[in-house]
Amino acid sequence: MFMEVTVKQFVREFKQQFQSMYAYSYEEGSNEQLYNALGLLVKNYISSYWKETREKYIKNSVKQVYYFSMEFLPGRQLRSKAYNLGLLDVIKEGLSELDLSFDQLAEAEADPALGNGGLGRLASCFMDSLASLGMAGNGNGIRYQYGLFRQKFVDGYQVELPENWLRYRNVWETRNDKSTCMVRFGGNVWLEENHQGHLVPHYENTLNVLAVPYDTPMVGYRNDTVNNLRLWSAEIPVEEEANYHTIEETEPIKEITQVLYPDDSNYEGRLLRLKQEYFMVSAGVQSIIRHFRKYNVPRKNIPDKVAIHINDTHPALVVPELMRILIDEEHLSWEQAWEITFKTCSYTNHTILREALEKWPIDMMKELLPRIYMIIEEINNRFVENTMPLYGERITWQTAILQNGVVNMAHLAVIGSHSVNGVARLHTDILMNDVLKDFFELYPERFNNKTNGITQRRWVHLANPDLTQLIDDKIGENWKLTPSELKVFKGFEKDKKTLNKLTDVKLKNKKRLADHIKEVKGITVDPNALFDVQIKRLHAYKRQHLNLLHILHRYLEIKENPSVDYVPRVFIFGAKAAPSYHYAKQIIKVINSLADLVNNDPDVGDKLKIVFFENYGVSLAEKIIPAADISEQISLASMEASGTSNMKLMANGALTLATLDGANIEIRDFVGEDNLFVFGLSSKEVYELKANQSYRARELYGSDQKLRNVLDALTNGTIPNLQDEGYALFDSLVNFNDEYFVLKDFASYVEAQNKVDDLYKDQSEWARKSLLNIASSAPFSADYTIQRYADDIWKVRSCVVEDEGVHLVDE
Ligand code: BZD
Repeated sequence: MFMEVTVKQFVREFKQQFQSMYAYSYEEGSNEQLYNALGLLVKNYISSYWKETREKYIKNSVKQVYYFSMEFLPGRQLRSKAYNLGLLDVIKEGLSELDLSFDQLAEAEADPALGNGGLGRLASCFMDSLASLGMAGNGNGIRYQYGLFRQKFVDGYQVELPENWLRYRNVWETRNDKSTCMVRFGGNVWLEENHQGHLVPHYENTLNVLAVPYDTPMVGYRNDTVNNLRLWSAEIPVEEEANYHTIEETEPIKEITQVLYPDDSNYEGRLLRLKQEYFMVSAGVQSIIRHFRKYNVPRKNIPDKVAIHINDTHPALVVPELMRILIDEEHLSWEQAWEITFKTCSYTNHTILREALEKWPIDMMKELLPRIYMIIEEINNRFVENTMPLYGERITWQTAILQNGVVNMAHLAVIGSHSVNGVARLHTDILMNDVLKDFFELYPERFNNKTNGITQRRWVHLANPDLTQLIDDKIGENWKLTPSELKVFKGFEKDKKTLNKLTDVKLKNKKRLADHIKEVKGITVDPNALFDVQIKRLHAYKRQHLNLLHILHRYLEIKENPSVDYVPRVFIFGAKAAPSYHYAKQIIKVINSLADLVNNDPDVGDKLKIVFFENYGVSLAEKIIPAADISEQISLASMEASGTSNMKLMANGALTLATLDGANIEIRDFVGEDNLFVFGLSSKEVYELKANQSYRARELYGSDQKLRNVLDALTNGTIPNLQDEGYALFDSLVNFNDEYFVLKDFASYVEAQNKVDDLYKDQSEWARKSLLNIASSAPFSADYTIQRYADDIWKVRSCVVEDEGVHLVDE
């Protein structure tokens, strides 16, 4: 099963590879060079499977999924590709024979930050699962030249630096000049009847952009499957090069794929973003249809052969673009084209934040994409015509695509898709009962839930090898192919030896992280302290400031009573703020300043340490997660669609401290109420409080002495080196009535944190609960999530023969 390469063969081929690239011996190579040589060699090993997988799909004419996403966050790929190939051990051994360290070379790989956070990482977990399940799944996205900014702290403030991830080449990609497409923007479009009586569009003065695909292999876990991730790059068409006289004139083209938009929560409506969206969508849909032309597939069969998935509304222009191609180029009737489009497309919503919903000004859309706008207008007209007589004015206008001068992208996505899903049960309920409730009345059959998942391969097997070994030793290796077997590990909850080993594994991981903290932050932390982790984008709804208030509370208590019985803790943060999100940046500054105070106060000692890592991303997550004791999932109930760090932390044995939000609820259901810490308002209570407008943050400030002390400490000089950031927090929490109910949840959060302390004092009981968390984490395998997408939405099946690859028996 998969790659047979001996250590001897590998050593020989690696030396050859290095020499052919650099014309000197590997002994003189830098880590970057050695990594490049190794990466290319691994890619070479992959190539025949890549080719054969593609040929197999074509020969058997299998249905293919195209996952359209503006973001993918694959993380470093050398280790995971080698692992999935079954070559990791051979490579490690071969390199050590050459006196080289695999770990060192692997660190030389750039981590492609082509996404903002959860949504992009989910897309990459899905790519891994699709391949590992042997399903024909393709990714379609953008090859940003600059990824999400590199975050630095200067005097505690976030500073953004460009992330030039392509500087030292990217060994995994293949530029595919044979499959380029032309994408047209702007100009004038009009329709004329041709000889056969078809209305065909004529274009003049368009801006033509060449879309060049870069393909990356997505390797399945030991099942011979290698799928494709296709990322598009914008270039000047060769035949038009002579029309561009200066570098400045080429800018409008080059800028399209130059940089990822760094905002994950605020829709800004910039023209360039719309260009990016259409560029990716048009290139992707064109290349799908070209495939059909090549293999003469009858167009009406498209929905049997292709599923196009729309990852949030960003690629929702798939709907009019597919219509355009079917009507203008394939000459189908509107009705035929609509039937195909609607059956082909499906859509996932990832947020209920109103400010994040995309609404493009009609004028902008008309000017940039005149033909696409005509089609959207027609979709809207027909929708209104059909809906009005059945449902009346109110619902029709509430659900229309064109409203008050804007194109509502969520409405376009829902109307143009046969399936609409949320990413956790609560989130899907909120979509059906609130955010998209009028649509739920029109199309109840389209709505379904698909709770997110993560790939255990990256987040457990590779990130936490010692835990993986312990599980293997106890229950055998089957759980790696059949995640549900992890539950067998529950049988060891009372086994002292296993619990001690689990504690040892965690301590080892914590020591490793403590060394890393020392190295990058210069802070000494005690590995025996409780490691409390909150890692995610910085947003007021995620409430890093609730975490902050609790730390400040502990600090004040310690100052008042130095012998207070707190379990020593290290509070660990990783979070980027959107560059334009002022309040989020102020929270970062306050946490950093508090860290300076607390970490250097001799009264505090090891009782409290704060570590705010810079530049949180996939690679850092892989270091932090295996070392976490507590997983902070403290968003205001109803706001976090699902969360996925909650799943990764649980799978690595952290205990969750959570509000009943997103997938936290399902985590509680699987692990049991006794094995995590729940606090705060429920989503129902949040809805009620908002509806009756009875919340008065100032009253809480007035009545709760502890809370008042903490809030006052934001502004009374306790925290050094602040400008107005403490006041800004105080203002938003007290004077502007605390939009995310931080003060309301404060008391129950503190209480839950005290329970955390109490439990931690009983190490074996802690280990038992940790084990139960690990053993209950299998349902959050992305393999299961993808199987449900495949069964319910995409209608695709595995192409691998029985006995190979991942098995999904009962969850
Ligand atoms: O998607 C996140 C949600 O906030 C999480 O709750 C959820 O777990 C994940 C995966 O479903 N949303 C995002 O990550 N959103 C973005 O990154 C984003 C990016 C660009 C524009 C808008 C949002």
